[in-house]
Amino acid sequence: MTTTLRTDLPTLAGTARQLTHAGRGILAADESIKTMSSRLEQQGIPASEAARRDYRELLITAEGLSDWVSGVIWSDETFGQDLSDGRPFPQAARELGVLPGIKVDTGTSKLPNGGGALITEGLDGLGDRLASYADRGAAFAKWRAVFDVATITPYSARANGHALARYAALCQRHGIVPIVEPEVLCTGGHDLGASAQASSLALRTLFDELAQAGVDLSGIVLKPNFVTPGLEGAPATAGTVAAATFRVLSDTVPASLAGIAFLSGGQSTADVCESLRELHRNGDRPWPVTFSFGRALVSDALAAWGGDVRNVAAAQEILVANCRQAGQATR
Ligand code: 5MM
Repeated sequence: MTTTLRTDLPTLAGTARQLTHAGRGILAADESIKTMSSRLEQQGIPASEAARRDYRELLITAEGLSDWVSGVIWSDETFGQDLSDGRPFPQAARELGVLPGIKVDTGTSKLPNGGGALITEGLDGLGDRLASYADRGAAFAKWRAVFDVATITPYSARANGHALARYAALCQRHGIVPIVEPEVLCTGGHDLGASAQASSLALRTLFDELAQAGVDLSGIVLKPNFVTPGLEGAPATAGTVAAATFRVLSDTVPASLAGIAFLSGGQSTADVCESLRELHRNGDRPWPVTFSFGRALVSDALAAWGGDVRNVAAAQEILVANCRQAGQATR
């Protein structure tokens, strides 16, 4: 494939601002085929390409979605599918007022000599894939590095930060805004301090790598975790989570970053929206802050749908209500 480099770099900052502008956020509907299939099966819905497509169509066509959602992330399968009216998903998203995004990492493997830590794969051939996604309307992309509090080391933070930086630099060369996601998982029984330490290491190393790769921070979106105790540990209040998160971000994230869009990490919709609201109350932040939630927005809607066409409207209402809750937390 011939790689055509796009030169419309000035639009990167505008797109990143649009994605993180207060009041709206990003819907992460980019589950891999394996994850999406297992989520469907958990609801008793037979997993198939058609079922995955119908579910993503339900999400993007929900009335009022664009009041609260600025962008949607899909995996490669959805990005290449058509709605039942024949429109390709990326075209339909733009016509519905939502920017289309594409997950371009290809998953994780064990980092060699990494003591159990993971490395995210997908750099091979990435330039050609980005050129194709850009031609098909992608406004932004996503790459997720995954860290566990128990196994993160300076080496695993460096290896994943380096991959994220190479991905981000390539995206910008193709006129696509990169979402960089260094997720410290909240599974486990660790305390808030352990999450803060792991998140600081991941973020400090990431921004060092982004600087070395010459990535323009005004044209990227950071997708971090909230700094929380592990889901199996003693819970902290939203105020405590917001204060700890703000401290870590203030210490590690340059003020020139375009914006931040948090992941939900398996927390409930109410809890994660409350943390977002508290963070907004914190006042002086140099960057816009919004959401890029997956499960916290869609889990209720998927359960309400259950694969039955008669439940589509009710499921869409539930989805938009969750998006409204998240959007209002940023206003
Ligand atoms: C929607 O899930 C995304 C892809 O997961 P897999 O590749 O493992 O199937 C995931 O990257 C997601 O975008 C982020 O983790 C944020 O989602 P949550 O549910 O944590 O808000």
